[in-house]
This record gives sequence, C-alpha cells and structure tokens, in this order.
Amino acid sequence: MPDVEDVLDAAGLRNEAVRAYVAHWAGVTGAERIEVVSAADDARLVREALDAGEIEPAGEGRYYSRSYYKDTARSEERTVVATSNPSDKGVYNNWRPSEEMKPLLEDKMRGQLAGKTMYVIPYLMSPPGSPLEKYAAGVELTDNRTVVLHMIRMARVGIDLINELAEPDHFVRAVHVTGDLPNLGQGTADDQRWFVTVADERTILHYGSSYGGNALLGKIAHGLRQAAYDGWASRDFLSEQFMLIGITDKQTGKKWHVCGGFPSASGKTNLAMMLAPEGLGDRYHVSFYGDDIAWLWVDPSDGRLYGMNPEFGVFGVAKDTNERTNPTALESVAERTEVLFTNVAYNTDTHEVWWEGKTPAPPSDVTGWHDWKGEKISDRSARDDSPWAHPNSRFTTTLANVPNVAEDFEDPKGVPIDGIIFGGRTSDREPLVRAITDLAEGVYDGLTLGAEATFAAEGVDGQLRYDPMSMRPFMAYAEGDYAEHWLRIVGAATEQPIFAHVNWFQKDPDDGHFLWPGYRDNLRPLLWLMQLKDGEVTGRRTPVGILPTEEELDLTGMDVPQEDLDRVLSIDVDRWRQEMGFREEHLQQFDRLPESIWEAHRRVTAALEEG
Ligand code: GTP
Ligand code: SPV
Ligand code: MN
Repeated sequence: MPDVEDVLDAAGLRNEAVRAYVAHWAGVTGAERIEVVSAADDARLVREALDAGEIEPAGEGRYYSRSYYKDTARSEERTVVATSNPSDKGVYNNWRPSEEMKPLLEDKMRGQLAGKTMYVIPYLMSPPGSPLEKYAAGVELTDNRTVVLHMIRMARVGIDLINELAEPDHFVRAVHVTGDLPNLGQGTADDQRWFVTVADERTILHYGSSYGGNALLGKIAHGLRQAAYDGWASRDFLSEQFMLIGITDKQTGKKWHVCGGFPSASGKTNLAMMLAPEGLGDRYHVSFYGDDIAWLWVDPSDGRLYGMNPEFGVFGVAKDTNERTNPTALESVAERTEVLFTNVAYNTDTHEVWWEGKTPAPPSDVTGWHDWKGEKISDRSARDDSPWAHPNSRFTTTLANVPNVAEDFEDPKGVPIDGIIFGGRTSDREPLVRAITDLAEGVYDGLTLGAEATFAAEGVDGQLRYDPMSMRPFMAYAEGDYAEHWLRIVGAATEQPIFAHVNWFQKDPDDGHFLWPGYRDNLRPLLWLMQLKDGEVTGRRTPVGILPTEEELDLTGMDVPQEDLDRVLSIDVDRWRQEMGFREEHLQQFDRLPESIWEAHRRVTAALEEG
C-alpha cells in the first residue's frame, strides 16, 4: 500500500474531503499504486495504454479498443438506484435500500485492486461557472486506464476542478472496479455485477464492467441518474437523456434552441450532428450543443427555461455512420482527433477500422481484419454472416472535434429552450410531427414515449416498450414525483416552450421501407415547429396535437412520394384508440401521478372518441 497522503500531496490534491474519500477506497480495494490524473496527462496515458496493448493505433491520433465480449452494453437488470427512503421506489429505478447495497458493493470491491493502480479522476459535469456547477463535481476512482482515457474525453478532468469547491464536501463519490470479467457470470443466474447509485448519499458504486455507461461514471450514473435525483431533491433542475441543438435562420438572424429525448439508439447523436438538407443549407444552420444529456432549469433573471449539456464529448453509435447519414460524425473522428473506437472491426495490418453501414459492403480483401471479438475474418466459415462490428460499437470524441459544435457551447449560462421534442422508433401510428402547446399534455406525451419491442417475446404486438421521456434506464426516483417535478420546473418558465412528438421511423406496412428519409431531412419538421411557435403557420388540429399541412412543410430540394407524405402527415384514429388503452395501463403503474396528467390523458381519449 502506498502512503496515500504522500501521493496526494505530490499530486497537489488539497481538498480534505476528497483526500479522505480516496484514502478510504484505497484501503478497501487494497490498491498498490494511486495516480491522480488531469486532462494534461492524456498523451502519456495514451502511450502507456499503447505499450500495454490496452489500445491499438487506428491512424494518426485515433485508437482502437475492444471490451470483453460479454461486456458491450449497459445492463438494466443489474442497475440499481438505492436510497434510505422506500418511497423513492418507482417502476423503473430498481430501487433497493442503501443499507443492503452499500455493504454488498464494498464486499465485492474489497481487495480487488491488489497489485493494481487506482486512478483518481476529478471531473466536472458542466462548463465551469454554470449555475448548476455545484451538482457537477465528482471524483471517479477506477482501476482501468482505458476508462481514464474515455473520461478525459467525456468530461472536464483536472485536479483544479476539485481543489477549490465552494462546498468542499459536495462532490459525487464515484467508484468503479472492473472485476475479473471472464468470471462474472454476465447474464446468468449467478451474475456478479452491480451498478448502484446511492442517490441520497451522492455515491456511485459500479462493479463488473468496463463498458461506457457502466464505467464512465460521470456520464450516465452521475450526469443522468444522480443529477436527476439531485435536481428533484433540490427542486432546482431536470436532468434528461436529451440532445440539444440550435437552429439558425441565416436570412433573419433568428436562432432557436430545441432539446429532446429519444430512447437509446434512436437518433439523438444523428439529429444533433445534422447538416441542413439539400435545398435548405443556404438559409439554415444547425449547431450542436449536446447529443445525450441535458440539464434544464429556469433562470430567475429572465424567467426562461435554459438548457446545457454537462458532457465534454460524444460517445456515439458507430453503426450506419457514413458520408450520407452523418458526415459530421465522420469528420469528428478524422485523423488527429484523439478519438477512441470501441468494439468496431479492426485491421491489425493497416490499422483501419470498419463497422456495418460505414460502406455498403465490408472490405473485400479480408487480410488483417478482425471482428469485434478479435477473431480473424479469414477464419470465418462461408456461412457466418454475423456483423464484423458489435451493433453497439462506439466512437468517443470531444465536443470541440464536432464540426457543427455551437460557438457558445461552453457558455456557462446555457441556452434558452424554445422546443422540447420526444421521438421513438414507431413503425405505424406516430406521424412525422405533432405539436403540443399545453404543458401537462406535453409532459403526458413524454411519459407515454416508447420504442417498439425489438422481438416478440419482449412485448405484445403493436405495444410499445414505454420509455418515459427516454429515461427508463436512468430513472432515479418514482415516476409520479418525476411528472410533478417536470410540471414544476417547466411550469415556472415565463415563456413556455412548445412540445412535439416526432417520428422518423414510420414504415410502409407492405414493403417495410421507411416512409420518411430521415437524417438531414429531419430539420424540416423542426423548422415547421418553430414557425408554429412563432405564429407563422397554424397547422391542422387533430385529437393528438397539431400537424403540419403539406404546404406548410418546407420540402424544397426533396423528393418524397406523395403516398408516403400523405401517410406521415395523417392520424390513424383506430390505431390511436387502441394505443390509449395501453397508455392507461402504463400510467396506472405510477404512484402519485399528478391529476393534470390524468386529465390530459382523458382529454386526448375523449377527442379520439369524437373522431
Ligand atoms: P444513444 O447514444 O444510445 O443514446 O443513441 P442515440 O439516440 O444518440 O442514437 P444515434 O443517433 O446514435 O442513432 C442510433 C441509430 O439510429 C444509428 O444506427 C443511426 O444510423 C440510426 N438513425 C438515426 N437517425 C435516423 C433517421 O432519421 N432515420 C433512420 N432510418 N435511422 C436513423
Ligand atoms: C445509451 O446507452 O443511451 C448511451 C450509451 O448513451 S451509454 O453511455 O453506454 O449508456
Ligand atoms: Mn444515450
């Protein structure tokens, strides 16, 4: 055991509360070495990781890493929010008592760092100076150097961020221990992994994974779960799995800001990186603020709802990223961006990377190519057509590398929010866009957001896997309280944002093609929404919201079959009536759901009954 005091002195880590926390966990885990890291250590850590074979070169300033093959995604079943108050139990937060989970995790972690280094990562989940900065400080402890490299890209990392806290004890204690990955029984009855946020103690204890959301604790565990809990407990703010963009009309100089939730792998990163489509690029520009998390609050000085992205980087889905779908993403991972690729396919001779959808077909010469498990493609049988890259393979790059990042993306003031959108993957029923002007109805719409069950066993035909506000995997407290908190925060804004439900994924029931081309063309319904908010268009009222008329939607430069357009701009009342029954069952699960949400549900139901 090193002398912790000496190491922390030498590193210049002065915050006494942080020092005591590091000393405690060094003792529990039995770490052989302790190293405090800052972003300035990145180049050295990259070299060490290359030397140790933890990452491999993938072109200049690009690196490849592979996680254990049973460790490639978040695990919702093993994720728990613990508190000491049983009324925090909701439907989706897997609540457990703190007194049960804390000793269990401490036991799992005990002695696990014998012979290993414990990296100490002081970080901030906000631009410095943000009004929410006091909720943003954290210190992650991890035994995994690749996790450190990811954290440096995904959060602001440095000792200075933690030395001078206004309240020295007010930081999130985030402990990550990888564990012996081949022996953790992932997905079996004997699963050893636990991903626990002890929310009322602002402590995160994650054991048994080195994958993204399980291991980069600033991002999901702190940035979403802990922050959602803090925002509610303090009554100060909301934390949501939202993207956040700016839309500028270059002709008038007007700028709008839109944020919104889409369940995981449903298009947030792609929307945030969107270039204006063919025919509209001269007039409009989309700027990137965030692609996965937004914190929202009301600024008392002007009474408006503000939003900001607490992250510093992008952890994006690689699959189907190409020049047509998302050129912005490709540019943000170009040479010299210091990007990390995880679980894509890798060529050990040429150091190239590849994923499904990067090019129409995989490289024809398979020499040197390895799949995401590290197996040679040339060893595959002819019948093996399994993907080369894992479907959840990802790239990790900093916001500054994103070509359309907003010039004020680090402004601690945040940006005023004009619109809040929700969107899932829905193959029928949900039109391209339907606007909602009433707050309770907007919150109701978010609560009934869902994505289609991916295989039959997961759900009833035609029934969504509901994912309230796209927060199902990140819900930190009871859903009824969550709805009430939404009404409180957004309701306090003097200028109300407009809500909308969008859907890029409606399909032709006969041949299954997407009725809307999606990607860049998704700007078109958002422009309509902003024009509706500004009173420039009126749309067409339906029982489930206001839809654009065909004339109102700017389709310049676009060629979409009339039949498809008609379908994405209409409401299937019978399907909607069926959906209302499912919604009722879904909402009935929630304790303390505000009456105004039920009223919204009854209003929509009655309007549908009238036709
Ligand atoms: P998380 O990082 O998991 O939270 O995902 P995300 O919501 O940021 O999703 P992302 O933008 O990475 O998209 C996931 C997948 O959906 C990718 O494979 C995209 O290519 C695909 N996708 C995104 N937008 C569209 C769209 O407008 N139309 C279609 N058809 N596919 C899309
Ligand atoms: C998601 O799964 O929604 C992500 C990736 O954004 S992870 O950080 O792994 O949760
Ligand atoms: Mn996400």
